[in-house]
Amino acid sequence: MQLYSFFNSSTSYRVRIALAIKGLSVDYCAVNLRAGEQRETTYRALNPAGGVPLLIDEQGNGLGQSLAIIDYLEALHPEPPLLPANPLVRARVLELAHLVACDMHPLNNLRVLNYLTNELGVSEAQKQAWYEHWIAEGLRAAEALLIRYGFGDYCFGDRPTLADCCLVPQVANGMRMHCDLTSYARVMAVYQHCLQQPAFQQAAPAMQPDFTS
Ligand SMILES: N[C@@H](CCC(=O)N[C@@H](CS)C(=O)NCC(=O)O)C(=O)O
Repeated sequence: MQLYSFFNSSTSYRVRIALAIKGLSVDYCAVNLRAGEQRETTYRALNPAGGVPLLIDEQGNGLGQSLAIIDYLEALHPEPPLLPANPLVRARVLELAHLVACDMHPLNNLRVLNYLTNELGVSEAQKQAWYEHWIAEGLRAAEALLIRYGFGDYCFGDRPTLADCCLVPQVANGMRMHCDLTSYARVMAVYQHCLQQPAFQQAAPAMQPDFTS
């Protein structure tokens, strides 16, 4: 399999964590988002959405969208599971994953930030305020959900799930963008626990072949 990825893309990071938890290896194909490679015609021929990650499976099928990729990996390689068997806990995992993937990440995606700057002419300070606002909105909700329904060392239990695959990269983005995360004690406890695990360490931006500081 091949994974088209960028080292500090949080959506790629989600898939890298899932791959590492399942013990799957891929050929890493770097797409430099800073250089705009995701918008090039050759890349759009592979992924019409023009983003990373993109998985090419062993049969040559290309698949975009991090949650679809993780779902595909889960179907092909069910052990260890990233979705719990208990229907309500599974729904809680999906609730948190979708909070990150649907409500948080799209608002602070690179193309949105570029549009704010290049088309709408917002200042760097306004763009930073936008970024921090949507991180705070999302993590406030994540913190409340984890306090109410979370248990164990991970988001939901003593094994990592899709929720952890999504939460950890989103927290990493917030830290990289200097957001104040001090109000989210349960979120940060889960984040710190995950960072101690080999699968999360292997998937980290700094461990990727295209990493640059
Ligand atoms: N919903 C998609 C989002 C994919 C996406 O847009 N990824 C970002 C990187 S985190 C990207 O490639 N951005 C490029 C851009 O906005 O130009 C997913 O979950 O895979």
